[in-house]
This record gives sequence, C-alpha cells and structure tokens, in this order.
Amino acid sequence: MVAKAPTRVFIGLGSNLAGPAQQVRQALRALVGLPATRLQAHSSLYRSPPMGPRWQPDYVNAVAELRTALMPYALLAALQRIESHQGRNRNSLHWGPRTLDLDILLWGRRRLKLPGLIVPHPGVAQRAFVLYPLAELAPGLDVPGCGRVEQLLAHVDGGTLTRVG
Ligand code: A4P
Ligand code: MG
Repeated sequence: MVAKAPTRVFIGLGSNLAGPAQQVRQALRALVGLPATRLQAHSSLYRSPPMGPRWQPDYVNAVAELRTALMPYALLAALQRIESHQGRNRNSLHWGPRTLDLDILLWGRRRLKLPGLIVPHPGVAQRAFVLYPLAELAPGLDVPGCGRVEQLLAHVDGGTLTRVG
C-alpha cells in the first residue's frame, strides 16, 4: 500500500555479528532498492559497546533518511525482509547479538502506537548510538514528544562512541 505524498522517515541500522560494518553497508544498499522509496542520505557508521548483555561484540550503528510513499506497516514488513535476508535470527535473546536490526525511528512528525509499531521508536531519546548519527544527518531535528536532537544529545554519554573509518 502506498500513500500519496512521500514522508520523511528515519531508520536506525545496527549490527554486531558477521562483519557489522559490512552488514550495515549492505543494508543501506538494500534500502536503495525499496519500492516507492528514496534513500535521501545516511550518517557515518559508529561503533559502540553493547547496550544490554555485556558478553556480546560491539555494535556498528548508522541512521538513514528515506522519503517513502509506503504505509508504515508496509515499510516495517520490507525492513524485516531485509533483516531476514541478512541472516537475522528473530527468536534469539532480547537485546542479544544480531546480524542486522532495522528500526523505524521517526515517521515525519507523527506519533504511532499501533500493534507491533511504535514511533518514535522507544529509546530514541536515550541512546547515544541513535542520537549521534541522527544529529549528524539532521541537525536541529525535532523528535516528536521529546525535543530537539541537540538537547537530547546533551543528556547521553557519547564517550564510548567512535566513528568507523
Ligand atoms: N516494533 C515496534 N516498533 C517498532 C519500530 N518503530 N521499528 C516491533 C521497528 N520495529 C518495531 O523488534 C521487535 C518488535 O518490535 C518487532 O516485531 C516490531 O513489530 P525486533 O527487531 O524483532 O527485536 P529487537 O530489536 O531485539 O527489540 P528492540 O526492543 O527493538 O531492541 P532494540 O531497541 O532495537 O535494541 N547496543 C548498541 N550499542 N547498539 C544497538 O544498536 N541494539 C539493541 C537492540 C541492543 N543493544 C544495542 C543495540
Ligand atoms: Mg529492532
């Protein structure tokens, strides 16, 4: 299903298995191939220690900006197909290691609370590995219900985040 006017949507990408930086780059290429969607820009890649169980490898994260005419559930389904294609095991531990995680961070200025789809993605405002790439990509961006990205950045610790070359 497609909407009439494209919406500005931000996607969070994360990986900590099977060549995380390569996984993120492969996923960015997959986003280019989505129907009724344009990949407008993407951030640098950032490495950080895991949030959640400590025994897992470091993550590589990035944020992508899309213009899409897809409806929210259609985009979510397409993102889950990309995750599966890149070997995502959906039955594994909560906040455990994964080859690829694609989250819908923001959907224009909308707030969605639908079964299986919450936007802004819960945790956007508290996670350095989301806020740093988001601020790089969209300075001054307002996160609906949370505030400007720079204000949110002031409350997280970016000290363990490093840019991947
Ligand atoms: N879902 C609801 N809202 C959304 C949304 N906005 N975007 C539902 C995408 N999915 C959404 O997701 C579980 C369910 O969330 C889906 O069925 C979907 O309908 P999932 O991807 O299967 O599971 P998950 O990713 O393990 O769960 P969760 O709670 O989304 O995990 P997070 O929040 O993504 O955290 N440490 C670092 N440094 N970097 C990371 O990227 N990521 C995680 C996972 C843990 N630690 C990390 C990182
Ligand atoms: Mg997820």
